[in-house]
Amino acid sequence: MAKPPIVFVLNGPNLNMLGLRQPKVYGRTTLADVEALCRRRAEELGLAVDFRQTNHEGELVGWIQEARKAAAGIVINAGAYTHTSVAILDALYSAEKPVIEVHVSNVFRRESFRHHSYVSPASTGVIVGCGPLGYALALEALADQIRGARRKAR
Ligand code: DHK
Repeated sequence: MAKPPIVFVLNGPNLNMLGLRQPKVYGRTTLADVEALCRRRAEELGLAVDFRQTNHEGELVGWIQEARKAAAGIVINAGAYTHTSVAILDALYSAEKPVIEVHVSNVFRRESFRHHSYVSPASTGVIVGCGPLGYALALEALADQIRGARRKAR
């Protein structure tokens, strides 16, 4: 049987604090719970997940660059870098992969500086405000887009 496509699930700064930080905004689910959820859903969808978190912008850029060769698609929650990082936008453009942007909270109900995303222009889909479930929804969308891209390539 063919190997399942690898998808990178990339998490930016402070997402290691999920479950502890501002529970009214982000809930009580930890990043380890999110990873377990992603692994379960990915298996059902026939995907393999490479799940990572970093507090460093350059490391995130490096992982996105790595995805160009190593991954069929990317799920990304860039945390606060979403609202500040042209470097992440440029890396996502150069990855040339389907990208689903995820935010646990509904950023549009929050401070206005969270309403702008540098990740969105390079994303094929965006899931916002669905809590940790957003990651599972993102994987479902990504699986569909990867299948579509493979069909086109045939
Ligand atoms: C996570 C963060 O760390 C914030 O900086 C973003 C995002 C929102 C989230 O909802 O997952 O503004």
